Amino acid sequence: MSLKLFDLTGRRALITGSSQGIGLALARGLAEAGAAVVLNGRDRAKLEAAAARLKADGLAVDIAAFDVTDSAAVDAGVARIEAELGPVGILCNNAGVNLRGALHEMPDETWHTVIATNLHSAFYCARAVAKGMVARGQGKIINTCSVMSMLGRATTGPYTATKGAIGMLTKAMCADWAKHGIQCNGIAPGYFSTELTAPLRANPEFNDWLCKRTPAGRWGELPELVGAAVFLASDASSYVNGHLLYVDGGLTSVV
Ligand code: GCO
Ligand code: CA
Repeated sequence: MSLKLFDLTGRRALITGSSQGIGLALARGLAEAGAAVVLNGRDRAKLEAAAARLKADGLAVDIAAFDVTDSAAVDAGVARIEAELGPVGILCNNAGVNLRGALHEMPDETWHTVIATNLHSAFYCARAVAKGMVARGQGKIINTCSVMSMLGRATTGPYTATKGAIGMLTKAMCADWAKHGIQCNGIAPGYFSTELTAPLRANPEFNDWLCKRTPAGRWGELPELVGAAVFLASDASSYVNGHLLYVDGGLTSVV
């Protein structure tokens, strides 16, 4: 077995929601494994700043600013990438937001924003890249799931619903596309130190609970997600399909 199995040289990865947090960590990891990465988000300035950091480390990176909740913008954005840069062989559906609150007090707007950002986006982006992947008979789709794909936590209703849904959408993608040489899998992070979880880490009570609840006894650090992403983006996982790979310090394995 050679490490060549994990080599992404010559492949292009589009990572949605990658101007910060998990998305930027995934982009960096795939780029360090040889991929040419395309960062995506709505805020061009944030994307350019993130891209500059990767470029400073000699990594191959481009940006594509479009709103993943807008179906037409996604089709146009992916078409532009494939016309100007080349085929997207790896898609990371990572765009996500967590707007917390008690369900009985939650406005429609909050619910719809989370569902659109976390779930509609994954369908729109996968549909846009799958056309080329089916034609080429190969492709990799990696959906950012979560321990909330399996567990609920108070005040995270819409986020949890979308993470459960994207876990099953991963299996539905496998059902439609495995025969076309496309592997669709999920990475399900536990609690990682990111901008999205900063409010939780700042809460001593939550922090203590999380460290006790997680067998590893600590928050995950973003570089610890990269190995799973490189594995699922590479030939090393050519017979892995519809699988959710939990990277959670053991959280979903014990009570
Ligand atoms: C929360 C957290 C979680 C994490 C992550 C865990 O409020 O419980 O935000 O949802 O973001 O999804 O994997
Ligand atoms: Ca964004």
